[in-house]
Formats: sequence, C-alpha cells, structure tokens
Amino acid sequence: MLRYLTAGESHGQSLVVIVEGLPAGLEVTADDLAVELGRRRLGYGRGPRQRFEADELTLIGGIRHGRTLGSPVAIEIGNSEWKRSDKWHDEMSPAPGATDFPLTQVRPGHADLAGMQKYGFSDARDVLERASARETAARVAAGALAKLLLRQIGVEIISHVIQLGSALAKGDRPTPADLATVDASEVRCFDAAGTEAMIHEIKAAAKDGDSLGGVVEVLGYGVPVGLGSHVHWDRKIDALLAQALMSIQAVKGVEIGDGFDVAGQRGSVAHDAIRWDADEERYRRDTTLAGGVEGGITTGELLVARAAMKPLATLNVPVLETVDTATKESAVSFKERTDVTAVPAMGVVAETMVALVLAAEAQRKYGGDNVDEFVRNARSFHAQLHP
Ligand code: EPS
Repeated sequence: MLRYLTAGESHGQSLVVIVEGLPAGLEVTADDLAVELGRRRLGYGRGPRQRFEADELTLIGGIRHGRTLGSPVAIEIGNSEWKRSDKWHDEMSPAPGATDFPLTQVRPGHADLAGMQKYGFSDARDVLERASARETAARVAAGALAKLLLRQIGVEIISHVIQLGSALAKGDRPTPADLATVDASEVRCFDAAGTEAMIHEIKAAAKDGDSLGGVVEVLGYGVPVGLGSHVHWDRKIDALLAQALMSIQAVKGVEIGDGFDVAGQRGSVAHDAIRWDADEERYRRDTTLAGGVEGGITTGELLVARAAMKPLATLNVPVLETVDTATKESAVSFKERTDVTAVPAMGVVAETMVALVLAAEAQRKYGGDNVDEFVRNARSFHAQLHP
C-alpha cells in the first residue's frame, strides 16, 4: 500500500517526506516535483516568506536515473530561511538549551493552547512549528508522485477556488486543459470576474490587518469505476477523501458532490440518474450530485470534492482576546508573520491529498510491482467490467 510520512518544523532546517509503496519504473524528475511545489507557493494574499522561500529540493533515495526503484522515495525540502538567519538556528536548535523568547500569549483559533496543554509545554513555539501549514510542502512533494502514477491510468486532478471570503466564482468547471488558466489567476479562480472580486476582498482584509478563508473544489477527471468499497467503513473512498482533506491545516468543512445542498432537497431530485451510453459502451450519469462516489465506491464519473478553509487564525492586527499562559492575565495574542489568505495554495494541497488517496486505492485494486504491471492490471479489469 502507498503510504507516506512527513517530518520537520516550519522554521527548522528542512522538511522530509518518505513515500513507500510506489511501483518501480515510474518516471520522475526533480522538475516534476519542483513544478508542484512552485504552484503551492502561488496566490495573492500570501505573506513575505513566500517571496524568499525557495523549497530547496533534494531527492535522497528511491529514484535512480529518473525512475522509481520500488524502494521508499525520500525527499528533503530545505528551508531557505534557515541558512539566511541565525535567529532560527538558535530558536530551533536540536542541542540542549532553552529559548529566551517563549511565546505565551496564545493565539485563538490555533493549536497553540490545546497543544501546550496536551504536551505539557510552556512555549507555544513547541506546538506551532509543527502545526504550521509549511508542512504541506512535504505533502505536495508526495502528492506529485501520486499524480504521476495516476496519470499512467489516465487520471488527472485539478482544483480551483470557488469562494474567497464572500466573493464567489460564477464560471464553469475547469478541465485539465484549463489548468494553466486557473494557475494564471492570482487566486486560482477559473472565472475572471470572480478573480477580480476575490483580489478586491483580499486587499480590503489586508488593509484592516485581517484574514480570509474560502472554498476550493477538487476535480478528478478519468477516475475509474471501482476505487474504494462499500464493505467496511474505513474502506469507503468518500470517507478517505474527507479525512485527507480535513487534515489540511485550517480546513473545517469537506463536501463530496453537492453534499450539503442535496440535504435540503427531495430524493426525487437529489440523485444522479443512470443511463446506458451505447456509443461509449458504458453507464453514464449526466449530473454530479454524488460527486462521482456511490456507496463509498467511485462510479467512473467526475470526482468532485470541496474543502472549506477557515480564515487564518494569525492576524496582522491581533484583536481577539486571549490569555497569557505565564500570568493567566488577559492579553492580545503574540504576533507572527502571516498570510492574509492561503486558500489558493490550499487548493494545490487539496489536489495532492485527493491524488494520494486515489493512488493508494488504485494500487490496492490493481497492484503491481512495476508501472507496466499496474497499468496492465488496470486495463484488464476495465476490459472485463460487469455487468
Ligand atoms: C504559516 C505562516 C507563514 C507562511 C507559512 C505557513 O510562515 P512564517 O510564519 O514563517 O512567515 O508563510 O507557509 C509556508 C512557509 C509555506 O511554505 O507554505 C503558518 O503559520 O502556518
């Protein structure tokens, strides 16, 4: 089974990710990974760190002469700030010692306080360094590998921002051919009027030192029928997707298809009708209400998942009341450098989380020690689809 593990703190030396279970023979270059990491740094409303953070990528193991070996793939992503600043060498040093600057005015909406209580820390940095969304860079590197594997069986995953603050996208859904257009929008919105409205909202929030959340839609094109299973709760693919998307920092809501909308409708209009397409020789559904998943199994239709991100909890003008854990007196939270919004970047992370779930399930279904075997098994299953 495909699995992965990330390690590393936001202002530490580097992030690392190990991806285990990829078949041998998958063509991978450092550029494939760098492109995805670069996409994750995009987005109007990101803070100053994104301008100098270079995601220095080193392939440590599992890839030889541009192909996976079937062994664990290990990737290191260096933090460029570590090299530039002595501050972080001292603050994040693994050597015995203590900080002169403990953070105790905990930020509402962050992991700071609950994490300090759970682990018995007196410095919020012991929590926030790992809770930070910097960790998603490591996930995106793993997800880039999953995307390359899925491409072998014709699956393409893209995302677009459909809401940022109160500004909504009104356009059509992008297809894989539209990815460059989506990425060219500063907020990764497929619709020009939506892009403009979103940028306007970000500028207004930035002026007030405030932050914004939003909603991203992830689309899986070419997802085959039969990934996931109805037989047990932890094999349902919608449940796996929900867990994967909800695990992204600051995501508080996940929807598959029109999940929340159909809850208020009658059953007669809340489901995707099925027809036989004689030309394509396959069953089709012309609507996407179920988001391409029925009974925890992919149907072969467009996969649709949405993730809602809360406004970032760090504010440039901290206004929410909190408590200083050292004195128990009321305080304003400590100030960290922050973004106004990270919704456009979250879309790229959401793509990679969906890719990792689909790639793991595709491998579970088709198996194969090398890519040719994986593809051959997938083709043979689809050539004999019943009924
Ligand atoms: C983050 C805060 C900001 C973001 C960071 C995530 O970093 P800093 O506190 O160092 O300015 O830039 O995101 C990244 C570094 C990244 O690569 O995505 C946070 O607190 O989650």
